[in-house]
Amino acid sequence: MTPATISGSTHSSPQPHTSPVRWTTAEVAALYEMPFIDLLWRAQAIHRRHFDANEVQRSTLLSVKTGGCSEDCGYCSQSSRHSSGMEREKLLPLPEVLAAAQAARDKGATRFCMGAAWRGPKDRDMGPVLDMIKAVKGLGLETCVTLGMLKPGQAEQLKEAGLDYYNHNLDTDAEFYGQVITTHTQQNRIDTIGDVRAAGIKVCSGGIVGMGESRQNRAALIAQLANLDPAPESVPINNLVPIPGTPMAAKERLDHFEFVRTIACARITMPTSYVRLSAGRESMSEELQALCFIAGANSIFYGEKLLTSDNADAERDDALFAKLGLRAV
Ligand code: SAM
Ligand code: DTB
Ligand code: SF4
Repeated sequence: MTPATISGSTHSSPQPHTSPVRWTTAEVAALYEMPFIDLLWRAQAIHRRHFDANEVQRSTLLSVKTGGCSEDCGYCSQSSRHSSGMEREKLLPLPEVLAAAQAARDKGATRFCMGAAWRGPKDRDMGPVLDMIKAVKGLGLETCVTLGMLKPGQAEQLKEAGLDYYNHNLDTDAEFYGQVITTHTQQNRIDTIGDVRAAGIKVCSGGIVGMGESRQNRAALIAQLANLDPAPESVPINNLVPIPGTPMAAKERLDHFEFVRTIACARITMPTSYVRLSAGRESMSEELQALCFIAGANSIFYGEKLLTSDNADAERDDALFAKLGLRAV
């Protein structure tokens, strides 16, 4: 197993198996401290060097195995340890998955992301998941799965089936992690990201903000992501969707400008990655979303649902893209 490179602390700390730290937490914290307009200007200038600033990639999500998860992630509706009322369901049959992927493609999504509420896939789960990947790939869509932590050999099986991206978020920085999740460690997730990389699959990894973490924690998360070697190709930034019955349900909502700053910091530190304006968009105004695009977000989840919660309406997204002159790619 090749451990992924990770760091978020200082230039001088020893980094076994790593290349030099590209971003320290202090440097990212200094970005957060910039005047808002200067920060957005810098992020937008960097964005334009690497991307067409009017293009946004669209992925559609489907929960292929919902609820009953053994893990205790404090934000998640699907943990069996919280009382969100979510029922444990079986793995969806292939025809149902294929129909959803076809509908997503017809609506204009270019990537189809299948999520499972597992700590990680069991050996017996792999066959049906591999069939899903092959079938979705056969429709001409890019494929992404998010299945939890992988055991040795599983990433290679996914690669062989034609998987393009594996989503596995760091979620929050190393320091705050234990206040959100106790059933696994952030290092476990870093190890899976390393396995995914070693198998030649592209990495989708980001985090959640709005869980009561400090700005320092947010800066450390961004530094950790940016210091992965290489940085993830896709970086979802989720704003907490408060789910009744979870420990995070009553957290104070994150200030909107702080959310935009987080997008800008991701863009500046990971200039060639797609930064996805992910969960939480349903409750965002058009103006706030536009600020996120100016800050360098260039990917969204498209379609009425995320995994278990509502997403922004596709029709509303189409109207917003038309108003802003954004092109879906
Ligand atoms: N079980 C797998 C895992 O943990 O990687 C895959 C599914 S999990 C639901 C995927 C990601 O969704 C989490 O890592 C988290 O970042 C995000 N997520 C889950 N619940 C959320 C919520 N209520 N608000 C915002 N993001 C959420
Ligand atoms: C990611 O970073 N966000 C998506 C996707 N990757 C799998 C999931 C968001 C889930 C939001 C809460 C829900 O729908 O349950
Ligand atoms: Fe399970 Fe993933 Fe939810 Fe954590 S985030 S409880 S691992 S489904």
